[in-house]
Amino acid sequence: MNLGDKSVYQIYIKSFKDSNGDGIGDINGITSKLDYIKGLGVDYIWITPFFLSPQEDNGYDIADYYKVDPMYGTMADLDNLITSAKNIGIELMFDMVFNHCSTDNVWFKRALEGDEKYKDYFIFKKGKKENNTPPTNWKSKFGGSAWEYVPNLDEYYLHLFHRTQADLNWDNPEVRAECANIVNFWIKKGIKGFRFDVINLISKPKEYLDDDDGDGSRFYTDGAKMHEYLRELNQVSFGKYNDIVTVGEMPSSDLENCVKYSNPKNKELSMIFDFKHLRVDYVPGNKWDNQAFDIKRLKDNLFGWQLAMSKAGGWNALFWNNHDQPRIVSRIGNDSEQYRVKSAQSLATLMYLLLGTPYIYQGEEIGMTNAYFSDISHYRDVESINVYSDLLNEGYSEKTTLEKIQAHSRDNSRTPMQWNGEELSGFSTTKPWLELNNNYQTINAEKDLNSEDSIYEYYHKILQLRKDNKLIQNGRVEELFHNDTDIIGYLRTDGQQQIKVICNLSDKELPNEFFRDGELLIGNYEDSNAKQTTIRPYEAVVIKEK
Ligand code: TEU
Ligand code: CA
Repeated sequence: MNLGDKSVYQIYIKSFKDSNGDGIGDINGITSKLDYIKGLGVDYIWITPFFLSPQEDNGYDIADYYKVDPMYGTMADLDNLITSAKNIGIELMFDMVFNHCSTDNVWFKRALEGDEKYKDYFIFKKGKKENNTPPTNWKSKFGGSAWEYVPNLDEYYLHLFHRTQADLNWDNPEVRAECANIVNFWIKKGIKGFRFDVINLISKPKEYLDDDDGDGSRFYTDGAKMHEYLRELNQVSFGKYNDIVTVGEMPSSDLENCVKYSNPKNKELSMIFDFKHLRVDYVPGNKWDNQAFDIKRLKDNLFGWQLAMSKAGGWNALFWNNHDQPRIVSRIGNDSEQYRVKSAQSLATLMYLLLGTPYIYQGEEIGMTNAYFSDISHYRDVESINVYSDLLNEGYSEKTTLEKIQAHSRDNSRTPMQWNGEELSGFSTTKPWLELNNNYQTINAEKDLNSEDSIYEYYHKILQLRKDNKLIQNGRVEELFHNDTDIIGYLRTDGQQQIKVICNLSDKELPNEFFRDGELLIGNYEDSNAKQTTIRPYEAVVIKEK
């Protein structure tokens, strides 16, 4: 399958569209917006988990992988969505959270009762002999220890995330079979895409040792059996078909593994999410330690990865945003009234004409921004709430702590989709589960679609350009002007023809030393052209050179 001309629209279901007035997005809400999504020109819709869940981590804590959580609708609603999407040429991509499941899952409940079969679905360990403290000093990604003590078993269980998200034991063939059954169940329901959540954490070490240099992640990231387990899952489920797209979320992975995960010869996954290009506005290793955006680091990370992956036959998801990331236009663009639209368009040009498959996150197509909530009480994300108290305990002032949360909270991307300027922005008819961004009257889909300079329309043109252009789908990437600190430029080339992409990521008007002649394929200023003498603030120009 040619992944170079496909694109995906990611929906965070809880915040997309509420159809039944309970303040929570739902399946029928998505169905009601299929035409809006289709208008972008995407091929898939990735929907974040809507399975039965106690919602400790907004659905990434799954109690039953086969059931639709009633808060999102019914299986009939889902069948209707699947059919309605297929009828307009869109396939669905479901989110498979297989590194862990909810402690409400019947598997874990049976384990707590001491059922040995189900205890082996998880990672239970005795505490340290000397004082029954946790088996290792590993840290949960949501704060605190990665182990939770169960008194009646006198054992701890591992949870790399929240304590209600118990890690599954992938060394147990029964767990692997359970996961394959889940994928096959949804394939039979007509699902043609799967996103695998933190899938490179599933292969745990034989021995559980303290990490004297870190939080333990080096012991379980890209573990020894990763490729074996992914190949097995491929062979017994989606790999039996030639029309199913898969993507693995691979936090803190490396090039060698990501090539293996995504090179079609390896028969593992179709592509991967890597995050290095987003480590450009915080101190590496600590996302809460803000620092000014570093364009040089962006160029090194983005093109270093692009070139190495394409050379080795790997395949990237291309993305700026998702439900865990702050909004890019606030992060490295410019969310001021003057430049928000142009910087959103320039960033889209930079990312979505690279080699890979574009993933567009709800709201980025209309330039939605970070929320900047004025108090921690407005935030809902378990990670942000835990980190807020951790940072205060570390001695940061309330003001500094809130600034850190405002900059990097996952809730920045989870505020309800802004559909129009009416009360509650057309998302719901009642107070939403998470407050709207208070700029919804100026930033919303209706306003953008009716504007002369629509970001949505610009995204549509970019995706159309990919569909029309083999060079963009599969041409080589060659970076240009590496040392320039305002302009990011690259070629897409096959050695004969070339397309030049020039993006100004600054608010400066610069002399045009970047292109001369050629056919303008797209530009984000009304009068962008191949002969212009300057590059304007946040201007993007794409030229097919003669
Ligand atoms: O995300 C894992 C992940 O890499 C980020 O959540 C990151 O670990 C976190 O923000 C700490 O910096 C996936 C899902 O996308 C996320 O929504 C879930 O919370 C998480 O896994 C656990 O399932
Ligand atoms: Ca609802």
